[in-house]
Amino acid sequence: MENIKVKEENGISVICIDRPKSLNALNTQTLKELGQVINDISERKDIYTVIITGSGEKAFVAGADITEMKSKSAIEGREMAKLAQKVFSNIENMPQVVIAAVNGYALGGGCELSMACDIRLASTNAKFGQPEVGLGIIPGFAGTQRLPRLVGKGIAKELIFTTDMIDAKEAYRIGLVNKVYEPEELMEKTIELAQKIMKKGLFAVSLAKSAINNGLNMDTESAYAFEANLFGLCFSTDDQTEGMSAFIEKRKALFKGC
Ligand code: DAK
Repeated sequence: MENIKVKEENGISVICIDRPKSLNALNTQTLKELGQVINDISERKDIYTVIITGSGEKAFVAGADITEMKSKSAIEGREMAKLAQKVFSNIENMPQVVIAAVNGYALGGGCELSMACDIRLASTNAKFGQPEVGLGIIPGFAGTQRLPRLVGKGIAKELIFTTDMIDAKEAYRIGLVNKVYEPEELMEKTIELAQKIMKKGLFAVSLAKSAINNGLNMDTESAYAFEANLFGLCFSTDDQTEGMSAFIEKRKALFKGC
């Protein structure tokens, strides 16, 4: 891998986009490598949570690589869109929980990448924005879809139409990020969150993720039925027996993730 670094420890995989000279901008090579890493990790039974971050102190990801994108033909643009949409939706649908540790600029495709993750933690120096209409394009890695679902239609339209960059405090206020930390604390706090989730029944966490993600794309009645089916499925697991027994026996549950 040229532009992606992966570190694994105690069931957590940290994926780092590593092109600091271009503020970790996503070119085709990086997207392909990211796609490959995501597919590999999705198959792994020994990785329980995933963290995505950017290399260096300045950027998470400053968007798609404008230098590469500038001279693309319409057909090449479509190919890039298909690739990125697939990678981002594979991230969204990973069986593991995926946390974005946003350590600086998250612009355009970078903001969209963070939104494909389940949870966003940001450093105080993080900046979010969708600058696309200022470049004569629209957000094309599902930003027009994920941003309004996260922050509401009105605020999403304002951010996309004006291209205004917002700081971490404002991103927290509008619900785009879950928590904000000092830069030197960000990774430690992200790992703490990953570890906290890993103590729960991870099969149930994965089903809850699926219920939320899929349910939001269904009509309410179908979503309730989908949730009921997944709820039922929990009763086929050792984790459900252990979780409820532990409560009754007044002890800590020891989950196996199955
Ligand atoms: N692409 C390529 N290089 C980039 C880059 C980017 N997005 N962002 C920064 N860089 C490079 C700069 O060119 C510079 O390179 P050198 O000049 O040193 O060689 C280096 O990173 C450092 O950047 P600056 O010198 O500009 O640093 P500053 O601190 O002054 O400014 C900044 C930081 C983040 C405010 C600024 O770099 C900036 O505005 N960057 C561009 C942000 C942006 O507009 N991002 C792209 C958004 S558009 C698609 C779907 C979606 C998309 C594309 C295709 N399809 C459906 C096909 C997505 C599009 C986007 O993401």
